[in-house]
Amino acid sequence: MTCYRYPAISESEITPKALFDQRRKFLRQGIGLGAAAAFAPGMLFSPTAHAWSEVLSRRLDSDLPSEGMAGGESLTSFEDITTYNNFYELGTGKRDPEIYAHKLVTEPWALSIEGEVEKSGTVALEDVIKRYPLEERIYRLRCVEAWSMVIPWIGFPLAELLKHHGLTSRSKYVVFEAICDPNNLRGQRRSILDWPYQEALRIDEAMHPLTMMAVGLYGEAMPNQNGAPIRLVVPWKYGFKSIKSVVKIKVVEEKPTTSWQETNPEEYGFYANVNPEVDHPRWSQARERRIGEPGRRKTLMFNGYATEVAHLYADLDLQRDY
Ligand SMILES: Nc1nc2c(c(=O)[nH]1)N[C@H]1C(S)=C(S)[C@@H](COP(=O)(O)O)O[C@H]1N2
Ligand SMILES: [Mo]
Repeated sequence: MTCYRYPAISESEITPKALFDQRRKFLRQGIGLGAAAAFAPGMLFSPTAHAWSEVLSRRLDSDLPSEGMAGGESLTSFEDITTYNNFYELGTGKRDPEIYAHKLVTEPWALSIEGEVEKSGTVALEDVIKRYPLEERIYRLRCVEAWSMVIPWIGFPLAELLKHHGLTSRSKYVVFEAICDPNNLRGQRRSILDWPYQEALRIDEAMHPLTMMAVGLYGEAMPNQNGAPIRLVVPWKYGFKSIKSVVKIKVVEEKPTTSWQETNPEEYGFYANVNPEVDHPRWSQARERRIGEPGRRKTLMFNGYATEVAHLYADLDLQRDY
């Protein structure tokens, strides 16, 4: 796939904006989301600049329902969640995403919904945010590299979005595509992956109530390094399935491929369900390092969500279909 190269954005077009001044719950200091471009070239619509962040910040100021779904385990600190990241578009070092976070241009943002849906089209992010009630969900996140965190996400179920657009009888898989902007994203000037980053789910996984589209964490709009302005979160799968900075959602009939599968099919499967009994070819998956905690803890089957999701895989051989 070729990645469209945006014309370079000149400094004069970049409007710095302090986005978050007052926060309801987890108030801390020093978190700025950096520069936001007034307009990214190539957009097919022209919404008001900063439209989604204003809509979102109003929503975040109201009390959102919150559900703890990490067995009461303590939250990983905001500091760790936002400084130890995988976001290869911004570099492969764990601190690169935070260091280069300001390079991610998120205003304006649109989501295009395509393929096997009744109503396809491009929707401005502010309209997506207005459509669905937001909620907080505390989930474990387990990276395939054997580290993990507990993160209080804010978002809405992906199922709501898919239902809104209406699935056709040929809807079998959902493909997600992330931002492509090599002029600003240094990682995309190297062929680490076949950009843009692509992920996919089977339709029943996509419609599962645990699967969410997240627009924030810790009571705030999504920090750029965590995949602003909107990302997928699938808590029972390895972290690489939870694609960041999504621009396109396409419903398809044929099983699609994913970036990591393409790059290394021996090591990364389509399902990528967290499974302590299936080792990565280069390391064991039986244990994990919880960021901020000493030692290692046991990795749980389906990352602790077996009760909710094991039935989806009743017909699979989990040793083979990893
Ligand atoms: N677009 C994009 N999404 C991505 C990645 C990436 O490099 N690019 N890395 C994935 C990996 S490997 C993990 S573990 C999680 C990390 O999410 P976090 O940094 O918010 O903890 O994001 C996933 N989503
Ligand atoms: Mo990961």
